[in-house]
Amino acid sequence: MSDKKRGRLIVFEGVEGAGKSTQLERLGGHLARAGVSHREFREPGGTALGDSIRQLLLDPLSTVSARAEALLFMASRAELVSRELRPALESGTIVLLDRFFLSTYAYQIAGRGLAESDVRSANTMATDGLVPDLTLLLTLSADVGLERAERRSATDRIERSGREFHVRVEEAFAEFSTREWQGMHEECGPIVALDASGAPEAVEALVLDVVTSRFRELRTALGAAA
Ligand code: Z5A
Repeated sequence: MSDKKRGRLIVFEGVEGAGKSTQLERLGGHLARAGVSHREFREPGGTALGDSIRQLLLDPLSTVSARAEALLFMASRAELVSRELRPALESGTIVLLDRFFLSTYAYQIAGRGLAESDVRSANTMATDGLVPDLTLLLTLSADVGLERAERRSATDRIERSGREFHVRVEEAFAEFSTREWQGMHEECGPIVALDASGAPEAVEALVLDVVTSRFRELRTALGAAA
């Protein structure tokens, strides 16, 4: 895949309410104003199958075992990668993605306690080796993030998993930002942690700074349009 990939895959990750959707939308706005071709997706979802899986996974009334949950996320991902992400990237499009497999590592391995080797193997099948060009990891405490998410709307099945679960997820994301962890997980690509506790405008400035310093081709376009 990597030899054919001409676009860039930029992933937003972090705990609930970290501001991923907000920041993805803002970066998308900058790209659109600069006339840069881009697509926006979120996980789970982004395809007909993925959207149906999303409903099953988030419905507060559904009961899903940990292994089934992990495999449903993988099925949604496999569909999104092959039907949408790869074709977009191969045509030179910038792809902004709200969550990818770092979320599975945080929620299903650290949160649910599934074996890392099993989840990584299944994920290799789902992504077929697609590595993000950049992951922006928005860091925030689980408590603040949950408060933000609860203020916004009714909680979904995964949000209702309890505080200890969400603290394990927060701790896992903190570990992912270390060089040591990234050295042992090359499938994740470069991960840059950003403090997401400030106002949306402050986080937006951090996002723009990282994106324009990482991707030379976006520096001029975004610098001019920002
Ligand atoms: N999940 C998983 O377990 N395994 C996986 O492999 C994958 C996902 C891919 C998807 O739910 C759930 O699936 C998610 C992880 C799990 N579950 N949980 N729990 P989702 O897509 O519905 O939800 P989400 O990804 O967690 O998104 P979110 O809750 O909407 O969070 P967000 O996108 O990071 O935040 P936001 O929507 O931009 O902002 C949330 C609120 O905070 C909103 O009212 C904003 O106006 C406000 N906000 C945003 N930024 C700020 C700042 N800077 N200050 C103050 N307030 C802010």
